[in-house]
Amino acid sequence: MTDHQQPLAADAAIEALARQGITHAFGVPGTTTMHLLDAMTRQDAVRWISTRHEQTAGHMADGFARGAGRPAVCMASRGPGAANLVIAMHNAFAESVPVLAVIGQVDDEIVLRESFEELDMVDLFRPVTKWALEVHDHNRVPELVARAAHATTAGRRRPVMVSLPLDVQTRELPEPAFREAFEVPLPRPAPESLDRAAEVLSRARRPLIIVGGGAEHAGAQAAVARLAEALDAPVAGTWLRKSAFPDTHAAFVGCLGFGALPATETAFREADVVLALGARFAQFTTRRYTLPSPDCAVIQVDVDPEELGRVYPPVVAVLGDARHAAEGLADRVTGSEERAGRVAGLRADYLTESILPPAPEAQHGVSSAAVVSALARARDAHDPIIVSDAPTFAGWMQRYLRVTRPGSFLGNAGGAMGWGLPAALGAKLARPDEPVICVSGDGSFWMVAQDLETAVREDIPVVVVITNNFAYGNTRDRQRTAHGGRYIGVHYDNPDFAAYAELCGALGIRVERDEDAGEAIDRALRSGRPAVVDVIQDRDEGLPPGVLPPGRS
Ligand SMILES: Cc1ncc(C[n+]2csc(CCOP(=O)(O)OP(=O)(O)O)c2C)c(N)n1
Ligand SMILES: [Mg+2]
Repeated sequence: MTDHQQPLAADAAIEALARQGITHAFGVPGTTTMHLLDAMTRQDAVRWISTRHEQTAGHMADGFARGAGRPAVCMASRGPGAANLVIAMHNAFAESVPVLAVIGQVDDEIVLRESFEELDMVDLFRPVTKWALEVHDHNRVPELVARAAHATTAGRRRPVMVSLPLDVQTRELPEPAFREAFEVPLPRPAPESLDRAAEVLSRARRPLIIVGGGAEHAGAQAAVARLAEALDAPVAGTWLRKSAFPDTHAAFVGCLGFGALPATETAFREADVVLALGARFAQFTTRRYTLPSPDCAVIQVDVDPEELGRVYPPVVAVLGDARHAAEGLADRVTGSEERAGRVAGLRADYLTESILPPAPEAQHGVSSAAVVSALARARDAHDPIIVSDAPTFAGWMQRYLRVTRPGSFLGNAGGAMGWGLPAALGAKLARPDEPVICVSGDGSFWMVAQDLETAVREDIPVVVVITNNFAYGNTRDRQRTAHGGRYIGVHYDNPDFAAYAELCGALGIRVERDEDAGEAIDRALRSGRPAVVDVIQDRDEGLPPGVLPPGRS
C-alpha cells in the first residue's frame, strides 16, 4: 500500500503512459525515479523491466517499438543515468523509431546550484529527440506526459524526452485530468502530385524505385509490387532495410548501401528517374552522394515535409505515406517493353551476383559464407526475425541473405555497436510468438553482454549468433586499406562466450567448424532459452570478397 494519502503526480505520469498505450518500460532505477517505479507497483498496464545499463534499456525500447509498431518507454535517473541513455536515443533518432525517454530530474527546489548529479536534460537530449521537455507544474504532468508519448508517433516517428523533477513527481494530484489517446493519420498524397509523378515516371527510360524504412513502416510491399509491375521498373531497398520489399519479386534488384552488389548500384547510377518511397538518400545508400547522376530526376514521397528535398531537390515532392502513394501511382503509370527488358536484365545480374561465394578451402575457424548458409537454413526452418548488429558481417547479410517477409529483418543503420542484443530482446517482447536471432560482432556483443542476465531473468529467449573474429574488424579493415596495415588497437582477446552464457544461466554453444554452424543455431532456437552461439572465426575474417571498408579511401 501507498504510504501517502493521495495519489501523486508520479502516479498520474504512469497512468498517462498507460492511457497512451505504453505497455513496456525499461530502465535502471535511481533516486529520482523511485516514485515512478513505486507507482508502477499499483497498476499492471505497464510492465517494468530492469536492465543492467541505461544504454540497453534504450535499445530494448527501440527494438520493442520496431517489433510492435508502437512506442515503448525507457527510464533513467538524472545526470549519469540519463547520459547513459543518450547513445540509444541517438540511434533511435537516426532510425526514426518512436521511443519515449522518461527522466527523473533534480528537485526544482535546488536546481541550478550544481546539485548532486545535476545536468540539464533538455539541453542534453535536444539533438537526439524531436521534442525534449521538462515539466515544472505538477498539475500539467498528465497532459504533458501524454503529449510526449503521443509525439513519438505523430508525423515522422522519432524519440521524445520528458524530464520530471523529483519534487514535481511527489506533489499530490488527487484529480488528474487525463487526455484521450488518439492517432494522427499519415498524410495522404494529393492526387495532383501523383498525376505529375506518374507522368514523369511513365516517360522515363531507366526508372528506379527505392523503398526505405518509411515504405516498410507503411506496409507498402504489395502496393510497390503492383507499381513495379505496372511501370516495368526495378525496385531497390535502402541500406539494411532488407525486409522492405520481398527478395523473391521479379523486379527486386537488391539493397543499396554498404556492401551493395554491382547490379543494384548500376540500377541507381544509370537511372534517369528515381522514385524514393519513404527513403532519405542516406550517405551509404547513395555511396556518399555519388550514385545518382546529376541529370537524374528525383520524385520523393515522404510523410515528413522536412525530409522532402533535404538532399536532392525533387522534380515532384509528394507529401504522404508510401503505401497510398504507390497505390495511386500504380493506377496512373503506363508500362513499356523496353523497360521490362531492362528490369529482367538487372534482375538476372542481381540473382547471379547474390549467389553466396563458396567458403575458402584453407582457413581457420568458421567462414562467413557458412554463417550465411546457417542463417538461411534457420530462416527456412523457423521464419525468425533476424536482428543485425554485426558491423562487418552485415555486409554478408546485405548481399547474400535473401529476406522476404515484411518486418522480419531489423538492421542497425544507426551505427551504435551493441544495439543488437537489447534490440532483439525488445523485439522478442513485442512479438513473443516469433523466434528472434540476433547476429552480433564480438566487439559489439561485449559492449552489452551484461544484459544476457536480463534475458535470463525475464525469460526472453533470443538467440545471439556472435561472429567472433577477436577484433574490431570494421576498424581493422580500414587500417588495412587506408593506413598501410599499421594495426593499432583493433585486436584483443575474448573470454569464452559460450561459457559466459552458461554462467549467466543461458545456453552456450561454441562453433569451430563450418559444418556445425547450422545445427548449432537450430539447437539454440529449439531450446526455447536465451542462447549464445559463439562462432569462432579467423582473426582476419572480414568483408565479402571485393568489398572495401566504407570511407574516403
Ligand atoms: C558505440 C560505438 N563505438 C565505436 C564504433 C566504431 N566502430 C564501428 S564498427 C567497430 C568494430 C566492431 O567490432 P565487432 O563488433 O567485433 O564487429 P566486426 O567488425 O569485427 O565484425 C567500431 C569500433 C561504433 N560504431 N559504435
Ligand atoms: Mg569482431
